[in-house]
Amino acid sequence: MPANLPPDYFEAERLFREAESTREKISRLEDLIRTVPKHKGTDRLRADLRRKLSALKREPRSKSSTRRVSAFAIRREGAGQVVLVGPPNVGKSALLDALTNATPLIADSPFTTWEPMPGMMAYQDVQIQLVDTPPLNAEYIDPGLLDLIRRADLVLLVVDVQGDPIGQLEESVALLAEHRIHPEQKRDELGPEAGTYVPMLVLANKCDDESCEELFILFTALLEDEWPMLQVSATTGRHLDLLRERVFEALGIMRVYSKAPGEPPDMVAPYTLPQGSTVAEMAAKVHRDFYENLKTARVWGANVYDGQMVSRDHLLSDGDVVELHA
Ligand SMILES: Nc1nc2c(ncn2[C@@H]2O[C@H](COP(=O)(O)OP(=O)(O)OP(=O)(O)O)[C@@H](O)[C@H]2O)c(=O)[nH]1
Ligand SMILES: [Mg+2]
Repeated sequence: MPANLPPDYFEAERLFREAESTREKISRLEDLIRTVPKHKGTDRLRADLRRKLSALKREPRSKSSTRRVSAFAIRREGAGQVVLVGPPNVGKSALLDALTNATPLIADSPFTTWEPMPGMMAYQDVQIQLVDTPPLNAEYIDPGLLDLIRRADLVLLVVDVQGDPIGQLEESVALLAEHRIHPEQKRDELGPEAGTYVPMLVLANKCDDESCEELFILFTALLEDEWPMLQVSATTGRHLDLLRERVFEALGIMRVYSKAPGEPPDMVAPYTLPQGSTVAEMAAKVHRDFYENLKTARVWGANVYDGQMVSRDHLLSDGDVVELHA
């Protein structure tokens, strides 16, 4: 086992070991592989995991496993998967509708949404996947929904500030905790054995205009725990731009633009990488061969001279332009 594997690796490995169906195993193994940092020390581990993955993919699917394909196994797209979670009628679907190209059903009556629905949300030149989900319900929560939440890069816990936001938030948090899912900020308090930790941002929805300010302040003042929080309105669009920005920040990613020698950079479709990634990690995203054969790179950006020559281990910054030399 190589040293210096990130905590995410061990969490993803546990989820992989707990997977039951082949389909679940495949998707969790793909998640696991994503957590392994790419460098010489992890070459063997990554090769082993990839072998295991192709063996799983060759396994014949039994009839029962195809029947059990869950609507909740949403293919990841874009720079991150962000899941809208909360009680009935708080406006989860209305938020998906306001922020993405998706067209979910929105209605006054509770329990409108039955199946998850993804959509793509743009923040500047980055596309982020948002997923609307059925309401949390004390009677029954689909295991697929719990799995989607465990694997999310960020959960948006939605409450209705015009209703009972404190009760709603407490109930959502308690229901998730029953299934061993906790907000990231509780990690130190509850310890590694308590389950899965997911970054969460509370959205106080239905804050349609300035007159909601008092309600929002009251809500935050009466909460026991400290939460990352934002007041928004799906209906009037209030603070939705701020929401896009907060989501991007919470994902902890940066954008890097690629440039071929002698050509202008491609400023339209950036690569997205975890903050603190190296030139070699960027190269791996472009092409496997590039990762293996990369010698040097030239970088333009905030923390370098224009066109500075750097080595594979050079740390990149958000907005850098990179020219890879094999
Ligand atoms: N005033 C106001 N009403 C909103 C807002 N967002 C949603 N609503 C209304 O709240 C009701 C419920 O909205 P939905 O988006 O269907 O709520 P949901 O959370 O998806 O509900 P379920 O699918 O049942 O879980 C609808 O009547 C919406 O028009 C908002 O920002 N302000
Ligand atoms: Mg809905």
